[in-house]
Amino acid sequence: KPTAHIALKYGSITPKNRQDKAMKDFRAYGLGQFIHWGIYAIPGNEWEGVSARKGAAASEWIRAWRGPTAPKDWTTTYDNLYKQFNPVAFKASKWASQAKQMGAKYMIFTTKHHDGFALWPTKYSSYNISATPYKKDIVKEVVDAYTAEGIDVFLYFSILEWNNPDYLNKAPETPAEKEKFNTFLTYTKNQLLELLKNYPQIKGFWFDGTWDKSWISASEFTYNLEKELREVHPGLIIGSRFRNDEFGKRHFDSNGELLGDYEQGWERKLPGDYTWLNGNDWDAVMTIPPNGWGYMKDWSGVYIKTTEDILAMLMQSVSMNGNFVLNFGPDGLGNMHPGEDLLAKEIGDWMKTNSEAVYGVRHADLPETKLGYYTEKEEYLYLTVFNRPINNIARIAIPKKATQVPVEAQILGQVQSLQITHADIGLDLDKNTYYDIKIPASFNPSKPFVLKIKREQAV
Ligand code: JFZ
Repeated sequence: KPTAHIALKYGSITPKNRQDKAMKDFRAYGLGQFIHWGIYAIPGNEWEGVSARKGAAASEWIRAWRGPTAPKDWTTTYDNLYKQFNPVAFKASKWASQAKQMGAKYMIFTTKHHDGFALWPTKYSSYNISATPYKKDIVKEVVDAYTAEGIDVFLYFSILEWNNPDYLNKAPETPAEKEKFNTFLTYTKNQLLELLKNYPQIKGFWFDGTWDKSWISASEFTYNLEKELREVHPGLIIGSRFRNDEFGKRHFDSNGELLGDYEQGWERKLPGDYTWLNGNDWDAVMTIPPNGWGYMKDWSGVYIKTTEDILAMLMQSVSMNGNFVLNFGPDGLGNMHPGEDLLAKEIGDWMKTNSEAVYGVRHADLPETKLGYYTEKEEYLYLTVFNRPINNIARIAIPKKATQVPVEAQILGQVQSLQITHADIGLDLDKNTYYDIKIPASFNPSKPFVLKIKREQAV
């Protein structure tokens, strides 16, 4: 942590915890959906039926990772996959209604990944959807369909492009390099302004591919670009992965202030402790396989997260004031993977009963419990129970100095009210006192359940 405040030219622009409607909505989302879709969906992590990488495979990286059975000229083969891109089964409304039933309140869609292929008919590159047999504007279809379902849309955008001759992965030095990279910067700016113009309903950008020295060296340009995007689109939400300050500091500037509106570093990982977050807004994005964002044909031989795994990550995230975003990678025809369909269905079934503990909730300032995760909303405390006690008594620790105490409890989806006993076990030096909630022995759900606990002023 820096001690003295540095005068930064290209530091953080927006205040911590923006209080406008867009950011208030963001804070209340709870659950989101990510979709990685592009021409990498065609190979689906395989050349000739053999995985390019097992285990930590990320199929959208197949062009870079090559693999044992890749064709000799694999980059050319890959770059030409667009000529086969014809997702006849794609129906944006079908994806959107699935996301809706799953309980997603926002979604993030890949407009352009590291391969540089644009899923919208951009004027600034011919390497885009209009050159495929499919032809139609996929970004528009997705934005319209999700917006119609009441799901807010964010656009994923990779700055880095593997096959763009103007792109550079090191800081430009020679005049020729500088000129080329400036062309690239202008192109990037044009595409972003184009996306805002074409899809004015979007709520924000989810940036990626911003780690190369070239982009890092362009702090003046990226600072001005962030300003311009915000001017053109008031309320726009940008994460901390967009740009860095003039000292190359990413995510947080040299004064420790978040760059952008929410912390975007939680990718396939979750904060272990609430204090790490320092009160910043954040979201976590998560794959279902270990590390596959794009379509992966073969899910065998790797651990596939279960519905319970996902629900635990969701509740861990929202209990720490973050959103949890689950990634889907549709195949080259536009179908979700069957494993994704199953998870979406099971999460949605769970959310139908329990979403009250997910949407619009905040971190509850209570001692952590091994039973599960707390969230809170108004006078209610929610405890999502993942570990049911053997004696069916959920014991809740409440600080002795707390002004609010539990008075009523019920299980979400159940009508009966549960008995609460004050168990003042009377240990000296213990800062807490305890409340015991009796879980009916006859209640045996197959999934985690939520205790909804009403609190009142302590007397
Ligand atoms: C990036 C991409 O490379 C990947 O294909 C996928 O789109 C994912 C959502 O984002 O991967 C990253 C980016 C940043 C980190 C890790 C993986 N990071 O900051 O730890």
